Amino acid sequence: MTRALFVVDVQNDFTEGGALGVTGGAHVAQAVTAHLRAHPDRYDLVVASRDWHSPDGDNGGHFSTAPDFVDSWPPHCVQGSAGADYHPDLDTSAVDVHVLKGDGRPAYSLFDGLVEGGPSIARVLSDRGVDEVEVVGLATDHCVRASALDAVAAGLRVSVLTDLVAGVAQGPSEAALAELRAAGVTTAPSADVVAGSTGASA
Ligand code: VGL
Ligand code: ZN
Repeated sequence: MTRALFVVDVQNDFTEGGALGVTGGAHVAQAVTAHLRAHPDRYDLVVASRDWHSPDGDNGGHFSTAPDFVDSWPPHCVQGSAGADYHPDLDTSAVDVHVLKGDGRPAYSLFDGLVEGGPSIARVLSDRGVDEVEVVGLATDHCVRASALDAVAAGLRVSVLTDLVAGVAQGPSEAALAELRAAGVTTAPSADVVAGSTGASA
């Protein structure tokens, strides 16, 4: 197996105190760093995405002054702003590929992003022979969900590491994990997945 890790949107605006702060977001930043340090040889490729919205306009209805927190949101992750930076507790030194998404439009999936100066993420994965991906980051009910579903659609074997994600809302996050399981995704704590006790990865 050739295994990738997707680190989805671990950015200041999605962590406590940010424009769209998710409870547990800062913990995810620390815990993903600890996971990468504990398993330095586990991943053949580490891909990290950032939501990266235009400062101009409403990014295709994604920004709103009266957000519904489902399809529209307060302004967040504006290109070049501190909110769009990776959370400082995420150690990005192990990241091989940086993906930017959402320039002028909503883009929940990492696959909708652009690799800086490179081809599509699908192309990067196939060129590297990636056939298995583990997904961590923010937010469970939005960008983690969409990225994991697209990974299944791309033919990859997919696990979501449930101790390394956090969601906007609890009910929708649980529903998202159930939807992912129905789509064939393994959802389990990182320790179980690493130990191979889920049947997902050895
Ligand atoms: C996200 C809401 C709006 C996410 C991005 O990263 O999950 N959520 N934009
Ligand atoms: Zn966004």
